[in-house]
Amino acid sequence: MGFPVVRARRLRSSETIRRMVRENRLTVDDLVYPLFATNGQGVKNPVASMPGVFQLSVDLIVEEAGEAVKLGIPAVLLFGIPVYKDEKGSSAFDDNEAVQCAIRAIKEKYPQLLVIPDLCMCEYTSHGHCGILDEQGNVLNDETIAILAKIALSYARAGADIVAPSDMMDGRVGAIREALDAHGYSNIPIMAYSAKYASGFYGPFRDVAESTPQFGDRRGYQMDPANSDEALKEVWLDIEEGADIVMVKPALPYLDIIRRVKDEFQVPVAAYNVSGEYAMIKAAALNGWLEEKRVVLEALTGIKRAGADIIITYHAKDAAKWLKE
Ligand code: PB1
Repeated sequence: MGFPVVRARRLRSSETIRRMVRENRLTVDDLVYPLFATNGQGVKNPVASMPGVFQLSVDLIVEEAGEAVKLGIPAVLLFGIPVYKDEKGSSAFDDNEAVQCAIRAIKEKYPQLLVIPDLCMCEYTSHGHCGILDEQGNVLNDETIAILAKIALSYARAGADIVAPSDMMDGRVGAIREALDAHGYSNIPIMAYSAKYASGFYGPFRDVAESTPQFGDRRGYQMDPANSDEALKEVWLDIEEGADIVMVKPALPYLDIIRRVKDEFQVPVAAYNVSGEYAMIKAAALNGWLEEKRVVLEALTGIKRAGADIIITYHAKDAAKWLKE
């Protein structure tokens, strides 16, 4: 049977029928809003490559968190711009640094908002890599995961609801899980950046987080963009080590990976719509080349259709407003 008995356009003839048969729906519950915490008071530093994204001091980050709560966004993801950086990234586990202070301040005012600190060292190391280096500039995996566990405990003490390791060291999920459990934090879930690619789409983030590697690149620990099977191995390993949520990152250039991970594993899958993806749309919209609202919602719906349960996106506030309209 086929045309003319079958006419696919019958189910597109009105917005009402299109709504009735719609297969995927983006909702505000899917969204996580990344924020960048810095020190000081009343600080709101714009970043040219990410229009609408700012380095915010804790007082202003609490206000921004309040905006997220008003819009119904369930969670914020926190990154830090510390007062000091050193070879060992020691400001990352300083209980009085910006992220730890932001966690405490947000949880005090908005206890219902989930606060998820990104857990890595690149914002805190003087060299900008995601771990401790040897003399040759290689990231030392096992020494690094010991520091990551210390950072996780610092975030847990501050009141983090979930921790999100983004470093891509082997064994870090198990090390963080063991440390949290040993210190009474067995209820804190881990959202692991499991399939995180050595992507060219992170540039604008590195502007905001001041985390560009001073030499080399992250290909020695982040995944090769050409690999797909390897992503399933990484996700499997993280689940085995105790990850509660797994993540694919970036999102739009990796929708196939999101789909494969969702089909293969029965755990929540997050996708990170990264800074370069955001900057592309913002630049095109600011130049009048694309209709921002339409393409943002289309992109986020595509990430959802690919299988993501959670979408980390700098568009979160705008998308939440547009979804209310
Ligand atoms: O939006 C983004 O580009 C996110 C970048 C991401 C944050 N977790 C990493 C980018 C990078 O590799 O520099 C940071 C790695 N810890």
